Amino acid sequence: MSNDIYDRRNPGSGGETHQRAEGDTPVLTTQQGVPVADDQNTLKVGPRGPSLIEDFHFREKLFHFDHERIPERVVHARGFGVRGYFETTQSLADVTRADLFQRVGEKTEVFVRFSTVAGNKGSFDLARDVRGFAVKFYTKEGNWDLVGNNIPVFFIQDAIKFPDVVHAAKQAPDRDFPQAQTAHDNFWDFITLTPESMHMIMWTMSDRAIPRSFRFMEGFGVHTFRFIDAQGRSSFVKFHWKPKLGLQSVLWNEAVKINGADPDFHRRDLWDAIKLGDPPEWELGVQVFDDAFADSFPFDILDPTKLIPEELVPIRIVGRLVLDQTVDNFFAETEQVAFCTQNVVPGIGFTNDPLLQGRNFSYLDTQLKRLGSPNFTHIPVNAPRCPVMNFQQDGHMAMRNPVGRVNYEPNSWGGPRECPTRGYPHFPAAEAGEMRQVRSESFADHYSQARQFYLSQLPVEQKHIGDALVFELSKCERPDIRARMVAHLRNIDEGLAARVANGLGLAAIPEALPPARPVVADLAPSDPLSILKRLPPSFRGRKVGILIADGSPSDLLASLVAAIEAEGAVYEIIAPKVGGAVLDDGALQPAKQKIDGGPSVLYDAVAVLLSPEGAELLSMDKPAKDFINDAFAHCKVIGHTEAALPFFEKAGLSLAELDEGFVGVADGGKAFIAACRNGRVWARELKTDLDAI
Ligand code: HDE
Repeated sequence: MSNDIYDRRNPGSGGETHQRAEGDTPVLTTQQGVPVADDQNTLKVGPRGPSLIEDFHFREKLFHFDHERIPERVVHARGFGVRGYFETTQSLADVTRADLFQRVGEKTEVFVRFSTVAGNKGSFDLARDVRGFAVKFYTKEGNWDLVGNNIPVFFIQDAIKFPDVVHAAKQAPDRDFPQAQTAHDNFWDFITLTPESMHMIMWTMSDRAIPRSFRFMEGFGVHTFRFIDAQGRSSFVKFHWKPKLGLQSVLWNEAVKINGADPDFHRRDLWDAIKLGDPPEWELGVQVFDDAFADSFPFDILDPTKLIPEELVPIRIVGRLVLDQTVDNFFAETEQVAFCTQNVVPGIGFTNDPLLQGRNFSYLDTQLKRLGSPNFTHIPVNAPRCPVMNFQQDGHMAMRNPVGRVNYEPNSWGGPRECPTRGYPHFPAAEAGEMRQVRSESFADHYSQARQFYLSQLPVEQKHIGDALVFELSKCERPDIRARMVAHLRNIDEGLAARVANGLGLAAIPEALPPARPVVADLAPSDPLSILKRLPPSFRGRKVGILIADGSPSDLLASLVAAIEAEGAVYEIIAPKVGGAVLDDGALQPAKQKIDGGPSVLYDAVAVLLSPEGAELLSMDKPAKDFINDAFAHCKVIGHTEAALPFFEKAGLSLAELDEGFVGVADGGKAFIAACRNGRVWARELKTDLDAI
């Protein structure tokens, strides 16, 4: 073990000489620093016991182990955190005094935690779910947390319904399942009784809820926030993260299989990208608007189930986020990081969105439960990088203990004082009204934007939404819940309602549910709501699975690898044995995966580089046949040698029907990479999926 590793994990160890065994090896000690002689056997009376409680090392070791866990987050339990920086690329001084947005080129350290929402900490990455996208900016004027999701709207309008939506989505209290999925009665029961959720449901049934990885997702602050400029003037703002690699998702059938093949698919992807030196980047965009726009907008800007289409308020790109460092210790950083919507800096403020107001209460409360002390701000991942000066003191695990006599203010000894000019300015919004438990009428249109979202999708994306609804509702045992959802869908799109009713085998299409408010006339489709309409013409950041066997052509493999790398993509070699295959030049090519450990669902595209003998051998291998059949069914581009064709045929693919997604690699992979840039071969889905017929 190197000193570096030892010292980093044990900051208290000074490396004193009596704590060193021979050479470089440090001596194992107790938490009290006492050197340990035997870490293999407890202290016993005689070789067969009994064990003695006098063994303080054993007792302390077990005691500490027993207390390793802290409560997992009540939502967003499964997360993955990384570090990086935010760089301002355009000054926002015209609309906010927020220090981090003043100077072009300025870099601000960040910590980002991505997460799923419903699954427990040990669930899998590719659940159909919303993804959390929480960013902590360590600015010079304190920490700002933008605690967002990868979907720009939410299920509910008022925070009082949050425990209900979360209870309904998570496992049922009597049986503790189903986990990490919404395909069950309780969820759809709540949703169909809560029409305000319909817009969000369109998003969660779309491919947005099964992203290819964190690197290919957008992020949204969801609520309307405030910007406050140096003169105290306020405007409204919505925050957007745009991935530089573009958006990409997987297919549902693929997601199901990925969860089995690699439950850590998303976290591994981000870890690998950073370790391989290809850190993901996002642009930060803001939609800034004023009261006049808010008044003219047909929906309420305080309603978190509504978005503002980019066509109405264009997105201004003001910075970039680069995530280039993995954490040193998952627990210390990813588990202990504590986000809070109320962590804002001068220049950023709140609005009366009732969901945001509720969140502002909830996050501090939950951190106290999870981290056990108000001193969680002393934990390095939560500590501001700017000076912290106040008279708060003591409490469990206090690590930052001021010295000196004074602990109150005002005082005559000196110390920090408030500063009206530099301090956080709450926007002096004029508020008035009767105290009542009401929902504003302006929140009452629940279908128009749901319809707009659906109509903005390409046909294949609409098909996926229909398929997802059929899948989820088919898992509901109560037919009345299934039918109630179809009754809602009629208010969104009749075609969708009919498709889902048919998929569910409903005898008749139920009456549409009466909307709370007449639906606004058709809204114009908005291209940015679709994933596929904005596909970047690049294969950068993607991964190819190259299937080889003994006798595979070494020259083609070398040129294919070069073409993949030139595109900024990566690859993995898959072979019958992980030890590798002997290529036609006699060299042993090691593999990353054995075939059944590296199914094609783990790759964006595949290349089958087989010799005639290899093709014959793999024709007898079920995992190899699954590899190619899944790649075909998931509409992936398939590069291949001529010799691989008999293998395809034996796997069940008809050679007469091979489409433009099958590309020979004799040219060294150029045509293959060109095809990969177009994404999936969606036309194929219509031939391989009964639901499309
Ligand atoms: Fe959260 N949410 N939330 N949420 N949320 C939490 O805080 C809550 C909402 C979001 O990686 C909890 O530390 C309420 C919307 C993310 O650590 C908790 C309401 C959005 C994360 C909580 C919402 C989010 C959380 C659980 C409705 C998108 C993970 C553990 C009023 C804009 C942060 C924790 C991380 C986590 C409450 C709704 C995003 C309980 C009451 C809307 C990304 O405090």
